[in-house]
Amino acid sequence: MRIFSGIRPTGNIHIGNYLGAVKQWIELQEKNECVFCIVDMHAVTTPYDPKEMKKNILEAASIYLAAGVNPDKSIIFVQSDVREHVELAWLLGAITPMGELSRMTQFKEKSKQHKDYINAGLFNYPVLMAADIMLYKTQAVPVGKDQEQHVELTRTIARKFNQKFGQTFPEPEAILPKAGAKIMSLQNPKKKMSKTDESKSYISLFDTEEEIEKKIMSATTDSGKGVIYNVTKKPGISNLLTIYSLLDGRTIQEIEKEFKGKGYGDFKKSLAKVLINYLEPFRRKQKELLTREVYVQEILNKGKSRAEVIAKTTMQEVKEKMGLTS
Ligand code: ATP
Ligand code: LTN
Repeated sequence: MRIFSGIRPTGNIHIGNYLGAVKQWIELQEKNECVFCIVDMHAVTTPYDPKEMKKNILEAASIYLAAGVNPDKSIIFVQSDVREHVELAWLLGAITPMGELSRMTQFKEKSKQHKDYINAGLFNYPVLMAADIMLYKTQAVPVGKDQEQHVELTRTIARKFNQKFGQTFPEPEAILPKAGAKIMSLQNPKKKMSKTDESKSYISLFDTEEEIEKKIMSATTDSGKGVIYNVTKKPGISNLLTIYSLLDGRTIQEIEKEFKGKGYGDFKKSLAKVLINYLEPFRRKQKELLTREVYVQEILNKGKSRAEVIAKTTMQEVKEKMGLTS
């Protein structure tokens, strides 16, 4: 199967990104042909500092590597290095209904979050995402829950293209993890954990031990007592239990049992320890990779060449089918 996924280089990658997306990538790359992209063209649709972009891209690449993406197996590259993404996005824009785009939840949320930055790029974002996916004739897209709607729209666009211009693209499916597809913010467990939110609302893969401890101890919990999973009545504790179980490998019921009769404080202390241990290898590898910028850049250059071969072939076919070749 051909797999494609990407993350915006908009800041610190957190355990939500890892549990929702990257962890699946590592498993999928064993048996599939995987393409993992740093989607910088998507990052310009929300406020950002141009001076920080290069650093964020290299950081994202080293995060992919530190988390276990194997550059000999999978293609790792930067979106803006392969021009065909934008070219295909324009063409797909011509068959994407405005009505569908205006229904997209992420557009609505990001426009609320950045009221003075509502641009056409943000509105068209899902078309570029569809182009990313379709350019590689992708069959499956491992993402978190928030991106499911965009993959669904990609299916619609692929279907429309095939109907209009002849069978060209598979209709890609989103692959969501069974648990962890939507990790919630530590400060507001009704909102998803997001890297553009305040830093105490997420655990970055590279937080120090002290930061992890501080953030977990100050995470919002619920009224009442008892370490019990109940998303409606105890959204804070339920979110922490989900994280605990995914990192520790035990079921939520087993963890509830261990903390029966104990308070939130004991539970949080133990969770902080689990997180510190789990994330230690990431911190170590990331530290090492940050001193090897040339090596990371070489991987991105190689990824660009490998991605371009596929992208150019698809683009040629698309142009022929759409009557755009001379
Ligand atoms: P931003 O704050 O820039 O919007 P983000 O934290 O939402 O960023 P993205 O770059 O949009 O992260 O997402 C990268 C991948 O991580 C996507 O597959 C997305 O579905 C997944 N993801 C993001 N947040 C979560 C979360 N809280 N829980 C599970 N998966 C998530
Ligand atoms: N929109 C995604 C990032 C993204 C993506 C993609 C994910 C852009 N292009 C293609 C999977 C496949 C997000 O996480 N905000």
